[in-house]
Amino acid sequence: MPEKRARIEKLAIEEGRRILVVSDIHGNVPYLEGVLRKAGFSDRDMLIIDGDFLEKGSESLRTLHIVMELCRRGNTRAILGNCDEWSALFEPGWPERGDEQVLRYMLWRKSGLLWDMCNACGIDPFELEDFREAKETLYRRCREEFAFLSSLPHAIETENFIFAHASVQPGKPLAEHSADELNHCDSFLTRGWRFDKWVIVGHWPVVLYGQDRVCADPIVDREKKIVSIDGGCVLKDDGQLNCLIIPHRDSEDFGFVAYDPFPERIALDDQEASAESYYVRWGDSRVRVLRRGEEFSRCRHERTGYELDILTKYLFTDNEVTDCNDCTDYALPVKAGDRLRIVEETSRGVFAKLGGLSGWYYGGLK
Ligand SMILES: [Mn+2]
Repeated sequence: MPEKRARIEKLAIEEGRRILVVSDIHGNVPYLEGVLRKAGFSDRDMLIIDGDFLEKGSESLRTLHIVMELCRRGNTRAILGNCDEWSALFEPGWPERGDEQVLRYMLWRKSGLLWDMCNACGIDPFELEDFREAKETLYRRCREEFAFLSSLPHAIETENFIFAHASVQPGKPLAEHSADELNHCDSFLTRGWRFDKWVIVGHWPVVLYGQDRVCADPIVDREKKIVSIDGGCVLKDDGQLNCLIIPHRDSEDFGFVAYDPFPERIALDDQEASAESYYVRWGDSRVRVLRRGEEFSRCRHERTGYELDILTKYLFTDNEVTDCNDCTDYALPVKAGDRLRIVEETSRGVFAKLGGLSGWYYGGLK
């Protein structure tokens, strides 16, 4: 496809309004509702949905309808992320092979916007030989949804902030960016780029910036003027949906709330944080299984040689060398009375969250 010029929206935010920013909802309605409730979102706020509200989770179409309704009310703006670009299906220049790839993707994921739309239109994706059979029906029946998506900008610029899903190129005028440049960028924070105006992005789960620890809270880099907010909602088992809170349009006093559904328990004992730990993460998760156990397996991370116990159910295959779910052996720094949110209960202790930080706790719980 020819490189697509980005759509940029200039937005004047009224004085006194809070600016709330949520990204990477990925079709997870309970997390979206949960985080807006925790933020106390109301008509007096401006809500920015910073891309990737669709795909990967189980309710893309429902999420789209909620986002459309929020935008209709007037105090919400949504940005198109790389996972939301579905209106391109009907644009000139859509490649022949694109339809074939879409069908394959849909049958592999068994979720996502087109999957949900097919189901809503009474089309069984498994009966399709060719996605083009469904395309006309979807276009006709879901015209409003596609029109909404194709109206969304790839970035929003205000007096003090640029909201883009993944990235902004330093030194390049925003209006000259392609959609891809704003939508696709791995590890934006570690590129050494700095900006004059604050750039607020999602896309790259912030946990991936951690070395030994897993923390899903937003990262505010004051020197680079970047705020990265993707808490790994849907993508990580212990992920959360973050809502960045900017008190008003001229403030740099960033706060946030986060939502995840894990049950809360009170710690009864103090525990010191591990002196040494490692975080095995997506993209670098190849481990060698040294001893396979029923609940835990002793493993060695292939690239670094680091040894740790991993929940056996987190290993993707029965092979001696395998990829695994994100995991860590980090023990949380806990004080008696701390509120922990329990992700996994095991015979050894719990894998839990303390704020946005994930790790193990071996003490008593109430
Ligand atoms: Mn993304």
